[in-house]
Amino acid sequence: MCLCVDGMMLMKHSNLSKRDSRCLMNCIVIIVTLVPIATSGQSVVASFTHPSSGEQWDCYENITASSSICTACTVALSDSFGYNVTILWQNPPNPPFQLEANGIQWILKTPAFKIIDRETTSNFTFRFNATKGVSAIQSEVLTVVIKDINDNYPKFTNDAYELTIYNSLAEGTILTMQASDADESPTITYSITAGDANKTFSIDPHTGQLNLTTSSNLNATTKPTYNLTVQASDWYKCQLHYSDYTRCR
Ligand SMILES: [Ca+2]
Ligand SMILES: [Ca+2]
Repeated sequence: MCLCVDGMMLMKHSNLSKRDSRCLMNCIVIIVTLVPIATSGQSVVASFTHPSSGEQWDCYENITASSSICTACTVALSDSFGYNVTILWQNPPNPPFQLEANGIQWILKTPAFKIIDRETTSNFTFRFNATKGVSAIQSEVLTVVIKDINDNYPKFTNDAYELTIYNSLAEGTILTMQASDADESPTITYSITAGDANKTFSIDPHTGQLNLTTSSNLNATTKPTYNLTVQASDWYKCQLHYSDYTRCR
């Protein structure tokens, strides 16, 4: 048998005819190996390209509801044609984030009805699910870290302090006032804002220690009471941002 197609041939020598033999003189024997390939009717399984293993995105707290959590934070597949991607689960589940299709990708958006507060939840984790007909694939776990902004002011642990001292008291620390701030790594500065015209007292701006600095000013007869107003403030870009006041009597 001899099969000639455009100068190529497959043959079986025992079955060669004279015509085939003539053909053989002008043909090259080739060995054909068949390789199976997918036809247009067969589907190719896609995979998640984002988020990938260990991927982490950042998002500032207090950003607008239903907004993209960051510029490049998109969920993507190697082949998105025909796929629908949803949030399979979110931890913690509330408030629920949103996933919105955008061309061949999906954008992770902040919750629709609640602003994200870092002081309530500092990070969320997600897994996404892509479905196409009966086939489904899942993404790697994604962590979204909520970044802090300075949105809380310092608050004193006590509303007021009261202390009795004697004229003969030596100069030094007489009381420590403390304030706390829920923001990340707050910087709190203490200062006396009223009640100490003669500079009898001072306060350490970093520790809140109230000091008697001029004991010679003490006179229980002429001025039996000092009403000091102390301020605790946090600073944001060199501006007094928030403050809290307490009294020391
Ligand atoms: Ca603060
Ligand atoms: Ca904050």
